Amino acid sequence: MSRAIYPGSFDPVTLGHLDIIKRSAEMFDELIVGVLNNTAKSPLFSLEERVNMLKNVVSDIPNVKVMGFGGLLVDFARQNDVKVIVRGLRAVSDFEYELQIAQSNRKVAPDIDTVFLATSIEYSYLSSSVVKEYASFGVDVHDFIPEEIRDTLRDRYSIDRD
Ligand code: COD
Repeated sequence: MSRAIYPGSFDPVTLGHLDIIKRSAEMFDELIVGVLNNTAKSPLFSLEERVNMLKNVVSDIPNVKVMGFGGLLVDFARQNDVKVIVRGLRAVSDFEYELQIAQSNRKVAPDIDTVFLATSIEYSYLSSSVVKEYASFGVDVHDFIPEEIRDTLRDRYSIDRD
């Protein structure tokens, strides 16, 4: 059975993330979306909130599982018997960072590889930071995020409903 992990902060999940999740879920028998419990990064949404948002968003994709994790990504992968990490690439600026992580991970865990999916063009500008920045100024970010998490974003910021 082929299994992969798509790790990230997902603070919050965007349509760009969802696109990578859907495409990866077609490629592997099982996809684990790994949500980092990163205390150093002080995310806007708690781990529980990020996991719950993702669970809502992927509830109709049967081979996708959402799990929080702390510590090293390669340890999380090994604990779940996963040998493939999926990452998304938006631009050359992503590539430098992603290459460094992929090569570091491979150095400490040679049995685990990273595969990259190029972003769909319509989401190439999109990031969690863009969503948070606009939302904090009350801009409607509905076009950037999955429908299922609109209420959560609206409750956190003062965004009017459509
Ligand atoms: N289109 C396509 N892909 C996208 C888009 C988009 N619009 N937006 C984001 N993505 C991709 C990103 O490129 C990334 O691949 C993924 O989606 C998740 O993005 P983020 O921003 O939510 O997640 P990151 O980059 O903060 O995740 C970092 C990790 C959690 C993977 C990393 O910090 C980690 O592995 N931490 C655990 C500790 C560890 O093992 N450290 C050693 C490595 S140095």
